[in-house]
Amino acid sequence: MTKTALVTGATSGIGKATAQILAKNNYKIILCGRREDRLIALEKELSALTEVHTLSFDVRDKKAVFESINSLPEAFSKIDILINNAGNAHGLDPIQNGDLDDWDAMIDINVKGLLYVSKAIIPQMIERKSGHIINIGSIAGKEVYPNGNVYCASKHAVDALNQAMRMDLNPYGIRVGAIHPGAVETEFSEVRFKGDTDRAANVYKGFEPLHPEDIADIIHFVVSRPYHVNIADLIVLPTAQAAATILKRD
Ligand code: NDP
Ligand code: 8X3
Repeated sequence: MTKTALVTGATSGIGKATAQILAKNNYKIILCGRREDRLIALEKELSALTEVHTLSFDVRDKKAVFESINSLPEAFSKIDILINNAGNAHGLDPIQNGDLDDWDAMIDINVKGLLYVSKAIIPQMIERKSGHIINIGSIAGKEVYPNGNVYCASKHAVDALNQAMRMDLNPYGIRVGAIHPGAVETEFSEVRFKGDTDRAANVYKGFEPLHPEDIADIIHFVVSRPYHVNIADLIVLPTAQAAATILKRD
């Protein structure tokens, strides 16, 4: 039977590539993000392949999260797969220079936003005793690096929540797993450096980073395993990257 996947952060990068690969493989898709123009363009592209619905909301706004998910039409209301991908880094400063708004953004989006979306969807999975949740963590959730402070903390929280969800949802047959990428070339660094495209491009200079499609491909692999297989925790790095800050550049 056709499965329905809800992808947060589907307007760009890993989320967009994931929606594309799942659509090609006949999953019904719910695209989420704030930028409506991008949601509409992607809906148009993917509608040639599968059934698509869009939800525009900010994951920080808990009322909007619940209203949006509760507003899903019947054909999309049963969510089999939740991909908690929306997130970003804001700034890269030593803790003593950290910007409070950046800290709020990272904790509110990467941690609280992930929790709100999960809370809105988990009850129906519990009721059906089935479902699959994939949390996008980061190498920053497995290691800490200089100036990464609050972003690393937010992704360590995702790692903890991934483990906790797997335990709490185990009685209900719900699969929970995380994928922790290293450097993936997306809009991530442009957001982190607040639109400084030169600084963002430098992050990926001198080595081949992961492409969003690499992670999307793995997400497709994870969700297409037989029911008795749960890929619980996966670190994926570019070959040139040995650890968060160890990169072999040309
Ligand atoms: P992008 O910046 O390309 O994409 C981020 C996505 O998150 C966008 O679709 C954006 O949509 C969405 N998003 C951001 N803030 C909000 C919000 N407040 N409400 C709703 N949606 C939001 O980055 P990536 O694709 O790289 O990032 C995806 C995930 O992967 C993140 O969780 C990131 O931390 C993680 N990651 C990225 C790595 C990398 O090197 N790129 C490595 C490891 C992990 P919109 O702006 O339209 O709302
Ligand atoms: C994104 C990768 O190394 O910039 O999560 O934290 S890193």
